[in-house]
Amino acid sequence: MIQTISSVPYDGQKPGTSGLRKKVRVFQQPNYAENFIQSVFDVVEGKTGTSLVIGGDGRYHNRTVIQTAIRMAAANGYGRVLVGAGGILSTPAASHVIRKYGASGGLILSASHNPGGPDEDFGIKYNIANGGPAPEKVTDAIYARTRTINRWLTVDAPDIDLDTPGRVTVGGMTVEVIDSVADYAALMETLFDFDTIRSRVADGFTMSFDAMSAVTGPYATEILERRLGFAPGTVCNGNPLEDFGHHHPDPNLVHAKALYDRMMSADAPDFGAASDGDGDRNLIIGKGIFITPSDSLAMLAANAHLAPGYAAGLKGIARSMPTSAAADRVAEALGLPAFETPTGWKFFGNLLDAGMATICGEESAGTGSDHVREKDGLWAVLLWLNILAVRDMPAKALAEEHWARFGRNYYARHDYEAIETEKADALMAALNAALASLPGQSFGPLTVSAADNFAYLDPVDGSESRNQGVRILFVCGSRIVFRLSGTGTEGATLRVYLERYEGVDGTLDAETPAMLADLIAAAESVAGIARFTGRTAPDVVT
Ligand code: VG1
Ligand code: CO
Repeated sequence: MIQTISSVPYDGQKPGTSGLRKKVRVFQQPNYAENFIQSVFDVVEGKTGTSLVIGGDGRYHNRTVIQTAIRMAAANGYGRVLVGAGGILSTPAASHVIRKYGASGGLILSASHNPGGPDEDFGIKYNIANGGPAPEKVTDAIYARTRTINRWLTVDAPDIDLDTPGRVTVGGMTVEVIDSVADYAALMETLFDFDTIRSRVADGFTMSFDAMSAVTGPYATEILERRLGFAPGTVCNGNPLEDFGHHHPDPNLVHAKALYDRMMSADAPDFGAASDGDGDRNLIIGKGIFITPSDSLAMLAANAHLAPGYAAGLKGIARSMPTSAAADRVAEALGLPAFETPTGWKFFGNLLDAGMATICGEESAGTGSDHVREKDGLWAVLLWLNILAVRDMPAKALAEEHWARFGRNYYARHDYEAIETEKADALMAALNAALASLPGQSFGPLTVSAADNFAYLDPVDGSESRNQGVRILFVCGSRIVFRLSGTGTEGATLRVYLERYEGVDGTLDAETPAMLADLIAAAESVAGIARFTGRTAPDVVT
């Protein structure tokens, strides 16, 4: 029996870079999550009788929304829901499950790297049938629907047992509780040379993986410890916790500092890695060397053919605009097309579907390939392990070899968090107003060659996305990018991306802060960060 619950719209349900993210307390308001989910269902065409995948990163409020979403899916005519046991599905695993079982889409309940708990963040993202994040035309339609929604549909049915794999019926619809890890682990075995990695592990190769008390714990334990033979304890913080142990599940040098310190110590394991709240990001730290995500993308692309899944070579390499150009140099050397997209994985989907790109990446520690339609943290770790196992060399040596061949893109991102929105908007408005007058101006030793606000024309469907970040290019090839985050839940976060290229004859072994000092000063002069925001230093440097 379908029940129609009347409701009124909430303001502000516009999906950001990666779905709708708000404080848990906001999501707990009556009808809040229901309005958004119903708006998704109202917008999705042809869903009747199809399968819907539901899973999340295990954060606080995950189970509540999953039970609600299952009843709503039944009332909205879906034929089947596939849900990860315990409500757990990493974002890349959900993408794979959507593709493998031919679902029409999926709801991923996550706020990714944002903290979790009753006073922290929650999020809902809709993925389409290709397994990838809904493109802007779909998220725009969902948002438009949230502005007029006046009812949501449900059935009168009790909560299901989420923890026992098996099949139950809810309001006439089948619900399958599936093993969260099995399908994903099987996919990884088809892509990578597990035998060679296993033999290096047997020879004494060691690693440390920090799952940050988030969703990747069960995946990493199964794959790294059980299937590849790494010692028990290789996976740290491997149990998903609703509040991530009070940490930010953000794998960067600030929030994964313990791993970083360990990898820089004398008794470091050979390789270190971490993943984020929903398992789509990766942090790569070799013994004695942090690999920037931009460099990681380039190094993986240059060596991917060593893994069985990529032995035939790549079709193209895509990176988000703020990501360094290191990957472009690899594409050029390999004779491959290179693509530059706006921030957010949804912009890679068309390129992957069209077979124009095989590997994609973002400076924010997201890397992935055409095996799913999301960035994939463990995938990146396994590709690194595969490459290091075949090359039989440490990550540090591989990085040095890469820079000697391609040159080095020194890179950092400075984040200024929880700025008052008006101040951040004023800073960006002033920057945009100054764009035309910037070329020719000098800031210390740096002279601006070009300045613009990045717009992207999708080469597959011709859609255009404007206002994707301010780019300031300097004559020497260095670059500063300014943009506001689309994933925060408090005020605004200003991201300043700094990049300097040194060719193969340049300085390849310097410390990044020293190499970027002139650019950091120029960023302040160009944008007036202190003047607009009152901040004199970033909150996070990655
Ligand atoms: C951030 C990152 C972006 C990433 C997005 C979602 O977005 O910069 O590269 O795709 O998070 O990642 P923003 O708008 O805050 O800069 V995740 O791991 O939250 O799904
Ligand atoms: Co994430």
